[in-house]
Amino acid sequence: MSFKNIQLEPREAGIFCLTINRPKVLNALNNEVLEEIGLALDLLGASNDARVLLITGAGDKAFVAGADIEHMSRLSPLEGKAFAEYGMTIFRRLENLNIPAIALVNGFALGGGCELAMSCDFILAADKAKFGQPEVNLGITPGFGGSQRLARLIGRPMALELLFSGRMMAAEEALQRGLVNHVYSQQELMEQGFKLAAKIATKSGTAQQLSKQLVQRGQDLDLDNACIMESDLFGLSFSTDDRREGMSAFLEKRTPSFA
Ligand code: CO8
Repeated sequence: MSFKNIQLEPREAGIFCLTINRPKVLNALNNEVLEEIGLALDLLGASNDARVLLITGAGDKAFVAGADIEHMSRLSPLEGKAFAEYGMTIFRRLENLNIPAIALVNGFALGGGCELAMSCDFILAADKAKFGQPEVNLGITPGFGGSQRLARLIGRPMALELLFSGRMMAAEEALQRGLVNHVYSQQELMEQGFKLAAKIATKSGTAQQLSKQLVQRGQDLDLDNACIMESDLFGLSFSTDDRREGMSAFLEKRTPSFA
């Protein structure tokens, strides 16, 4: 399938790279971009080959500099609400994608861009990356889940400071605050992203899928119920081909080969 605003490229070993591709407007998100991201997620979710998704931005300046302000400037309150709901639905689907999704933040990740990155399983950043929710400068609130995910990831006081001030956070600070897993030079970011994705792609996909569910759904449960869910899914993992292959490989002293 060909897209206008994004690229979806299969790479080696089941790794797919989704690039938001509107560099002239720093990859800003409008309905068309969101729709294409949704279509790409449908393709990946239905694919037996996809093992890891990497998301990045085209050009050397931005991951995504937010929702498209020109587009938003023409929206009525109800259209604004619909736009926010649409973006949230797409980002929630990304969050629940059945394979690991990693954001490779190569520049500005602002507003909807920061929200897109936070909807991935984790973030790797270039040293010049900048994160923030600058909606306060436009007289609006975050609308694609930023107020919720940022506070969950870096804590309420710092999330509120960023929301109130619109301040951009440099990659190193984002690393210290736990928003980002690793920071690399701009040149190294893609290489390191693919290296980690290639390693992840050799591991059990079913175990990864179950672990993702455990972490995500468990966060909204009390510890007792979260632990019950873990023992349930642990039990379920014993029914899989990957469990047979993983344990046989260990006992036979060989490297497992997962489907
Ligand atoms: N939307 C549309 N166009 C944009 C955006 C954007 N978010 N960001 C940059 N651009 C465009 C600029 O207008 C400019 O276009 P042109 O060349 O035609 O003038 C081009 O990209 C390059 O940008 P700059 O010249 O501004 O580049 P600088 O290096 O000087 O500055 C910045 C880079 C700091 C990133 C600056 O562009 C900026 O501040 N951009 C806006 C950032 C922002 O406010 N983002 C948050 C938007 S709000 C949001 O995302 C809410 C999400 C939820 C929506 C809910 C729905 C209602």
